[in-house]
Amino acid sequence: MNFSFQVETRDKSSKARTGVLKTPHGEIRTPVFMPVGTQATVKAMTNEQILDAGAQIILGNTYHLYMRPGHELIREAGGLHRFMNWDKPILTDSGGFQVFSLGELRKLTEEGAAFQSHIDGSRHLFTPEKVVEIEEALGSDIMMVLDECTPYPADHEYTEHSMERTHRWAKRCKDAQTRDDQALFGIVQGGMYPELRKKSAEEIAKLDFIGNAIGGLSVGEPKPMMYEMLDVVTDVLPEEKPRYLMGVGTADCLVEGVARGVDMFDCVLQTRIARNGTALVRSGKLVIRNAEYAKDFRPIDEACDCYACRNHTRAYIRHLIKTNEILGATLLSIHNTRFTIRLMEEIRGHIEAGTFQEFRREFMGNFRI
Ligand code: PRF
Ligand code: ZN
Repeated sequence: MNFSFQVETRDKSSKARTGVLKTPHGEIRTPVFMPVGTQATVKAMTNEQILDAGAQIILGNTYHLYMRPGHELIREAGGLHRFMNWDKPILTDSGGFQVFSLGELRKLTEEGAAFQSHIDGSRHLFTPEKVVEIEEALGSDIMMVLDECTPYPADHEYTEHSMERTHRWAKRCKDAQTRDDQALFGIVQGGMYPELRKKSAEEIAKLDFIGNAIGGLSVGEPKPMMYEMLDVVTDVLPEEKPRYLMGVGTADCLVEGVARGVDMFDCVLQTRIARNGTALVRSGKLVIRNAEYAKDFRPIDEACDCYACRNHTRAYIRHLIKTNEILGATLLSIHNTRFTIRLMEEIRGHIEAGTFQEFRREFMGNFRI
């Protein structure tokens, strides 16, 4: 096995901890934010820019890469790392979430998820075995099991059945794995029912994956509800294994997630809102596209060390966004990614220094959506 996870520091007054996750493509210091590279690219950024932002690991998506260019083509290229020339760790999501987002275009059975392509309408079936085969072809360092992300709201009966099937699929994924140079992570579901969440965390923990993810959160529920579910789950999941909260990445949720014992996060928000002209800052967001920044010749954030803040003004970036120049998307993606990774660096520093609770209090006090 080429993987290990070592917890290094534990915060005394919360569940926060720092750790090191070792993978075949290098070490990851946790808590970590993972930029999303759905289609083998973090949108609008070069690998060099992603590295400069301090990224330690990026995400790819099984569903998208299976559709285009196809996992066999990526296998032929020597795997996803070679195909996109990214030497650091890669995590691939199973496609569970993406397929379920197709709505009318998909049908779930015990066998798997049948769906029609969002591109050409062609028919496909994702079984747990098929998903592992695709993820092995991609050669990611961390593979996710096939799950169903239970929608919100969902009644107790539906949620329980969906969760139980997710557990059976998790076991099938585990049995289908043939390589030991890739880590497979399980995914906890259970909707917004504390006792189902607890049950799911117990069942997934029993399957003894290298790491455990928490899915089905940040799907439209109020934040206090998400925090409650998170608390239930992290009380059950083993302490000595990494915990990954899927698809969560607003700054407040990162801080509160870490406080509840989460080690890994990913989110499309950073690069998505960048493309529509919004910058992340300590107090929340700056809508750089707005007229109030037309003659603002300051950087996005005086304290930011990113390329965009070191070289350009709000007025210039606003101009690029208003005129649909692609450099605008690149500069804001660089800033938003660096902003989030710097927040994680700061969080790690505070956990190590024993000042995480003070930091959390101050941060949450200054944060406005
Ligand atoms: N399952 C998978 N990927 C995901 C989610 C999930 O529940 C979520 C939910 N926030 C984001 N990405 N496989
Ligand atoms: Zn910046």
